[in-house]
Formats: sequence, C-alpha cells, structure tokens
Amino acid sequence: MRLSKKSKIYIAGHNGMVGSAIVRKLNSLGYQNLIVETSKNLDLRNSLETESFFKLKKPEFVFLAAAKVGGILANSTYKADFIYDNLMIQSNVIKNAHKYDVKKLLFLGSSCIYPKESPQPIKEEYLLSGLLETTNEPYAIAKIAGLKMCEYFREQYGCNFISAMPTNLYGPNDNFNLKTSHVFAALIRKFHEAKFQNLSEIELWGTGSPKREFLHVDDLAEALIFLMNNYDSNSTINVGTGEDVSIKELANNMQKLIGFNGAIYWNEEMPDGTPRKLLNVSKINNLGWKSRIELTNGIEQTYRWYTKNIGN
Ligand code: GFB
Repeated sequence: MRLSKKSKIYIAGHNGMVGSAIVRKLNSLGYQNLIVETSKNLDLRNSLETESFFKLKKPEFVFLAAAKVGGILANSTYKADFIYDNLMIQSNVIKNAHKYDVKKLLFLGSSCIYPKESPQPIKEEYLLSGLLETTNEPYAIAKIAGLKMCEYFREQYGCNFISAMPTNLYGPNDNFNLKTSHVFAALIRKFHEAKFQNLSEIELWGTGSPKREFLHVDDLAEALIFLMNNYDSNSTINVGTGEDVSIKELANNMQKLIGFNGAIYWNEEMPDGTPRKLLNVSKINNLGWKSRIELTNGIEQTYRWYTKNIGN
C-alpha cells in the first residue's frame, strides 16, 4: 500500500510541530489532496464531531499526529488531561478510520512508552517489560494504549494501521511556552532572551546529567512518509538518530551558538525525569531510512527559524 499523488491524506494535528512538518514534506513531494481541519472546528476528543468529519471527508490515509503533548513539567502537572485527551483523540480517530475504511493509518507515539530502566539503546521489544517514568506515565500509558489499539484493529478487523515511536523532537513550530515546552525549545528561548536582556544567569532544570536523543521534525516527517509507503507490520517501530547528548552538552552547544555569556544555574528542585532514552533504530535503518540532520545544524536552523518567527 503506497501513497499516490492524488490520495486523500488526512493529517490530524496539522498545526502542531509534527503535523506541520508532515504537511510541508507532503507538499514538497507533490501530494495535492491533503485534508486538514483546525482543532477549533473539529475537537477530536468529541466522538460525534470526529465521526461526522470522517463520514464527510472519507480520507484514504491518516497521519495521526494530533495529541496533547508537553515537557516534563506539563506532563507531571496535568496528568488527568494528558491521559484523557490523548485516549479520546486517538480512540476516536482509530475507530472512525476503521468504520470509514481508511486504507492505512499511522499512529504517532513517543519514546517515553518504554520502561524507565530499559537497557540502552532501547529496542521495540522492551515495551511493557518494566515500570514507566513517573513524570510522563499518563502520556506513556495513553500512547501504549494507542499503539496496542492499532495492533488489535489489525488483528480483529484486518486494518492496515501502523505505529511509530519517535524520540525527543525539535524544529519549526515547536512550543516555546516555558511552562509546557520540551527542553530543546525551552533552552532556545532562555538563551535568546538572556542574551538580549543581558542577564548574568539563566536557570535550567535538574542536574543536566540526563541524556536525550534529538530528532529534527523534518527528518521525522520524511521517516513517517517512508513508513506509510514501506511498512505494514503490526509491531511498532522506533524513529531516531541513534545518538544522544547530555542536557548539559546540549546547553553548552546552544549557549555558544546563541552567544549568551552568562552563567547557568541548575535548579535541582526540578525533576531530571528518565536518565536516558536512546532508541535502537536498527529496525528502521535496515528498512532503508536514516536520519540526516546533524544536531549542530539542527540547532542553528531552529534558532534561525526562532529569531525570524518568534524571538524578534
Ligand atoms: O524535554 P523534557 O521537558 O522532557 O526534559 P523529557 C528533558 C530534560 O531536560 C529533563 C531538563 O531532565 C529536564 O529537567 N531541562 C533542563 C528542562 N532545563 C529545562 C527547561 O527549561 N525546560 C524543560 N522542559 N526541561 C518528555 C515527556 O520527557 O519527553 C513527554 O515528558 C514526551 O511526554 C517527550 O515523551 C518526548 O524528555 O524528560
């Protein structure tokens, strides 16, 4: 099953960082029949609204990139919202994709679905082999339910629903709100504002020793289209770069690139979260996809985008 240039392709969550990267990539590849709807006009947590949307639009392919997402503070603060919103969104989209005969659906999860103490790098088969990281357990449980729901709809109804588990993401259209953002976006904004406000010090969270793998959303979008065209298996598949850095290393790289000369205060009252979550990406690499955007280039590119679109 492959996308054709005329296929009716619904990108759920098209305004978010991941959804907008998928739309950009599909447009650049000449796919003309994209279906999108704002969350103002279509609340995917609402079953009736979601059903009438599918009944009307009848998409053939679905990228399920709509979700309630956030960094370590948001996830540990709004636990009920993270599990409820994500379960509702994904259940409504998956159920209606089946009911209205969607040819193929790709569900997006996250690397936080794996146990906190997984051996590194993390293989897909480590899923459910241990306790989850507490700071993002609600989100992780919702995403595990989503990938399992795709597997069970395939098993019971023969649906061609696949799921992909990306690592930590960054890039254009990220969320730069310091309370709800992920670390990459938070550091871009903190260093930028500190530089232009001539601050002598900025505060970062935790010890800086956890390690994270960072994948640019344009690489992810290319991987997801690759999987939509080449992957039809029932088990989930990791998407990442295969390399990680400590938060401290990331901060030092960004501080140099952005040109902030002040000090960094590491507030250890804030949680570190999972010590490490480097993905084993040999499965997708063996299929024929590898990430291309190096982290240093990615930081430069994202900071340029930030200063042009937000930080001016
Ligand atoms: O990206 P982040 O918020 O989430 O935090 P996770 C990564 C690391 O960066 C943590 C540290 O150790 C944070 O303490 N950090 C340092 C900061 N300074 C900051 C800051 O100013 N802001 C933020 N946000 N972090 C997320 C999950 O976990 O990973 C999500 O909560 C999702 O559900 C995502 O799975 C991929 O990487 O720890």
